[in-house]
Amino acid sequence: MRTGKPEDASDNVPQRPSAKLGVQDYKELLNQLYLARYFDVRLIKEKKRGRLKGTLYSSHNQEAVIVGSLFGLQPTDWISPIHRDMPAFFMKDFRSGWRNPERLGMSIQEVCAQVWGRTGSPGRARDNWSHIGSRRAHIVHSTSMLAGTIPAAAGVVLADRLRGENTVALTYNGEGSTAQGVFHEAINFAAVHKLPLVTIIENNHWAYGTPTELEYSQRDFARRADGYGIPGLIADGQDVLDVYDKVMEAVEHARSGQGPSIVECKTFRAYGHGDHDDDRAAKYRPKDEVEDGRKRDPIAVMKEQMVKLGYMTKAEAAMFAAENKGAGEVTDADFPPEVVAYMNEGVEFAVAQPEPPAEEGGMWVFAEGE
Ligand SMILES: Cc1ncc(C[n+]2csc(CCOP(=O)(O)OP(=O)(O)O)c2C)c(N)n1
Ligand SMILES: [Mg+2]
Repeated sequence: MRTGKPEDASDNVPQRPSAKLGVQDYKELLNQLYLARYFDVRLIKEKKRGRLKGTLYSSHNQEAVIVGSLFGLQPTDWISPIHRDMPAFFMKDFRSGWRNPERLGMSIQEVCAQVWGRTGSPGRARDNWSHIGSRRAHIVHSTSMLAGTIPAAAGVVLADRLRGENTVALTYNGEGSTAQGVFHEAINFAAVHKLPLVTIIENNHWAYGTPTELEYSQRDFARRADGYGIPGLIADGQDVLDVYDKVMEAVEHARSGQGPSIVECKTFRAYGHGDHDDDRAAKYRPKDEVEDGRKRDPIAVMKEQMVKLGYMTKAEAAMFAAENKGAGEVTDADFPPEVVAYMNEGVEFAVAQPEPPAEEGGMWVFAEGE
């Protein structure tokens, strides 16, 4: 297996999995990038308007990691997203159709109801964010304990293997969470048992207020793989096709019985850790570092490649200009209408749902009945 180096991002070897993608796939990937971005900015706007409460953890500028990693999965593969990957809950198995009720992902309605803390949501107002999962959709329940879903996902694919099923689990983790003991324990276990587990490290260069140089003594978090004797690949996290290629390589390695891999996706956190941290983050992060980290917007990177290949004209690329804009600058006209319409369906469902009754508070906490 080829071990990714940062310079791999720009090469164009014919055997790249993305070489098999056609113009429709590129258009779909671009639309998914728009949707992930729109989900983010729309929630910020809804909160500013006073229609929404609770902390938001933005994935702005990190959308290519979510979209590119999900695109090559089989419907029955498992994922375990964390706080930074909220769109992954409803984008899983998008290739089966965004509105397909049989799709093995959550619906936009369920995810919006979760964010609004209403009935019709998986968490029923226990919190407003990512602490949800779905056995039906093959989404491992997210926990607040960083890296805590890796052993759970390893157990799930071990069980699937024992049943003769050929699923792969994709776990998402920030680079900061790779310092957790459980990260080491889980990946060591997966390596020893050659489990089909792919661990994505979303290296957005900050773990809350801690910069990477205070998290790890090496530059590339993919090198954590060396300790387990497994492949450690590096993807350009701003390039959805490079993420797709590296994750597909790791997924095929896993599915063929060769064991786990780590894929580090290099990206940059656009805002604060959560929106409660935006003002502080503007002080603890140097301005030029933030400008530098945000200068390659994943939507713009994808458009450039599509124009180069003749998959869209420059005029078409300019039509929906969501890239390089913050939530305050962007409007609905900067997004394709189908993207806005899809999110509208989720928001309208959520705001029309009642809050769950207070008596539900003890539900799922204590065993009930016999
Ligand atoms: C075991 C544990 N320690 C601390 C926290 C509090 N916490 C939540 S997110 C976070 C930062 C995570 O950084 P990183 O893993 O790089 O992910 P990012 O937020 O940058 O996507 C911290 C410290 C936690 N949830 N779990
Ligand atoms: Mg981080």
